[in-house]
Amino acid sequence: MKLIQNYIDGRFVSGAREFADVNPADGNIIAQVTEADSTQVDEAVRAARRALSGEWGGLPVREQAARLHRVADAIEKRFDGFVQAEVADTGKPVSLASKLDVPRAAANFRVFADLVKLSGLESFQTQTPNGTSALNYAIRKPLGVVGIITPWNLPLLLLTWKVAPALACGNTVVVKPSEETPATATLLAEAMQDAGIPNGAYNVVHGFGPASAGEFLTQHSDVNAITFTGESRTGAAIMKAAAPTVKPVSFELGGKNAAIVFADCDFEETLKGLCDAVFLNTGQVCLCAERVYVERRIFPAFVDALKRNAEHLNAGWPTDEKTDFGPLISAQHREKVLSYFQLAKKEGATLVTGGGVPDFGDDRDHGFYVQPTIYTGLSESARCVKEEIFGPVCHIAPFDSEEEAVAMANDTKYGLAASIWTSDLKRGHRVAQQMNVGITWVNCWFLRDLRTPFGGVGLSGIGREGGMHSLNFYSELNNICIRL
Ligand code: NAD
Ligand code: 6OH
Repeated sequence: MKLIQNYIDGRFVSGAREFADVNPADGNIIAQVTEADSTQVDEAVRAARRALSGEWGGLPVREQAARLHRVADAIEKRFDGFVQAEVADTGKPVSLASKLDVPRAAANFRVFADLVKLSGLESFQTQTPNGTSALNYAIRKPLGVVGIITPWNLPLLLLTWKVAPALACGNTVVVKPSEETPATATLLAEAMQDAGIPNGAYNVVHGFGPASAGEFLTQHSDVNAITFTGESRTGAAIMKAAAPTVKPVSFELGGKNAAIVFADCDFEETLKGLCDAVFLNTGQVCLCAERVYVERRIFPAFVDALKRNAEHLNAGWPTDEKTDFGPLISAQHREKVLSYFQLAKKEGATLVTGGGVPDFGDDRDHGFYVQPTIYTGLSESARCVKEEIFGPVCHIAPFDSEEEAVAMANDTKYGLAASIWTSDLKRGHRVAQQMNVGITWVNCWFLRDLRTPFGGVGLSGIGREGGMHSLNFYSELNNICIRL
């Protein structure tokens, strides 16, 4: 059986305890994973600290950037290996991992390597009222050792989204990937070695959250900052753990995202866009739309069309190129999603399609599939309309006026993303500007430019990453004032 190890100070290391890595498509164990104990987390943090004042910290920015480009090269060289590992761990379709996850991992390194080389900093000529002159300029310094904790839905994409800017700013990192999807973080260590990233700059500790590697990292007194993507509840626990040592935190958390579909939209394009927004990655993308509001005039036609599209999704084996719909990540997560299907019934929903578990008659029946599911008819206060389900499911409600749609979309404690679908561009701008979220798409969804601010409001997070926002989080500014 394959063993996925921790990576500490440039070495792959095992430990006293192991846990199983399960393929969500058929429930088979595909590897054993070393769980890092507190001593190993401590070793990883110490190695990161040494590299900070050692080989990595000593490299000029242009050389650090060159090596990060080499990490991207190494990912591309091992493209198939990364795709296979991601598909086996997550159950996502191979077409999705090859189009989205692995290319984005390489792009994350390239973008931040370039950005850090090209970005400057502000300076001010100062004149005080009594005639004294001074020059103020700021310099960037690394935060230090950055703890990175990531979820299972886009494991490599979300890990590299944080590792790349952290290293680009001269930090060293200790990453704790999700226990559900450990493989690509360890594979990335091989790419780091290929690229000449010095020992200790990138460390991986595997394990769980509470009383395991996650908590050991967030509580560690020598970790200088925590960046986390995952559930809002976990964010709250991490904030508490990080509080005694006053660590800066950056949080990308959950969502209960709305899509607003106006009757003047391009029907076919909207349908295609919404089918992705609801069902991509089996609905396990923080940006997915679980609340769809459709102008009443086209409501019946739209519900029918989305139902047809949902029923055409091909829930095949993830390794099959024709598959476009995989399983959920785990038995436990499927229990959660199915419990919301039960709750929807209790809350009086009308089931449009799905609502259960498919029957394949082969080994996929031991996997964690559910059907693409659509509901209508719930009240806006129903728990299924308020709580993040994180599965291939949406509730569609009709609206009569723009004001009503905006009010319903904004009636949530979350605030990650929204999408607006209309051919009236003025309306697109107007509605987009009223969304209480961090990211609004008009006539598209999950269309990314890595220079733009990314993050959420309310329960959806703290801070923004992306472009200069990432550089600002992953560095400390020292303003220097010189009297002239
Ligand atoms: P999760 O919060 O359960 O786990 C995320 C990570 O945190 C895992 O590595 C886990 O081991 C670790 N963890 C759990 N408890 C911890 C603790 N007490 N201390 C330290 N670490 C701990 O999230 P998940 O189930 O893996 O991912 C799904 C969630 O992530 C959804 O809510 C989704 O919306 C959110 N998400 C948000 C974004 C975003 O950009 N806003 C992106 C992807 C996923
Ligand atoms: C959440 O599941 C998706 C997050 C996406 C990003 O962080 C990104 O940079 O595209």
